[in-house]
Amino acid sequence: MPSPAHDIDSHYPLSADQIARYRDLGFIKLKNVLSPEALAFYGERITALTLDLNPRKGMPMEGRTTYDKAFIQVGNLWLRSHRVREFVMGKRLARIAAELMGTTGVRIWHDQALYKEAGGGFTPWHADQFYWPMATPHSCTAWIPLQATPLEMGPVAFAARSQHYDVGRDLAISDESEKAMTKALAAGGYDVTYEPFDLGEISFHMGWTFHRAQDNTTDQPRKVMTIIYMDEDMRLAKPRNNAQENDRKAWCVDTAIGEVMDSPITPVIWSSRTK
Ligand SMILES: O=C(O)CCC(=O)C(=O)O
Repeated sequence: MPSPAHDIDSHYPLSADQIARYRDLGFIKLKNVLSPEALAFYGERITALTLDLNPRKGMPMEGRTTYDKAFIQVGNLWLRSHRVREFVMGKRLARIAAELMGTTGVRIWHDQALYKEAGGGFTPWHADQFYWPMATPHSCTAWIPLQATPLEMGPVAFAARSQHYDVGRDLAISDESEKAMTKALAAGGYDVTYEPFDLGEISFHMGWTFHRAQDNTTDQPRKVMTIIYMDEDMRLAKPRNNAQENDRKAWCVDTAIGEVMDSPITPVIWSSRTK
């Protein structure tokens, strides 16, 4: 049955100032990007799948590692559900990512639900591109809360301009990255502002922008879907750590180092070349 019409494809116009801010700060928060109805419709399926596939099901919070307390993480939901696929293949967010990065178009790298459970812990400082075997910095994550997200729920927060900071880029998300980057970002004078998200507000951040989140002190889960985009011309870099090698095998096993990361599970979602 076709989904009821929710606008996830039309153009969301960005001002020159918004694009300049993203490129300067390494992230941007945009209001009213998706309607509450669209978030509810697609969010229902995303939540059902996330809870069903929850790798931490039945695991008490006490005794978990910092990482396991931070969120339930389930990836590539778009490959499991027609409805989620429709959402993740939406052109509105993809075009925003391309225009912010200044690329001709974007492919999906993957999606990921990040549900911070009621009482869930903080997300340690980290930069995503540590994990990805990409030849350039042109990746961009859309962080899509499925409810209004007050400070008490632990919305994502960014260290402004840290996309240029080459300290800590070899750190996986961990107690160590939290400790080292808290110190290093303070020493480097990077500003961090914790801000709530309205319903429909979505942030976009660069792959090398350092970010973290406070714990969720409410009795409700912080339900968030993320979509990770990359330049449609992104080339595969030689993996620099085990995580990158695992990602290469999972997503680009038939791609040679130096080739465009064009695989059946990294399709182009939006391109100005094919408009
Ligand atoms: O949702 C969080 O707590 C962290 C988000 C994050 O790490 C990401 O979207 O890359």
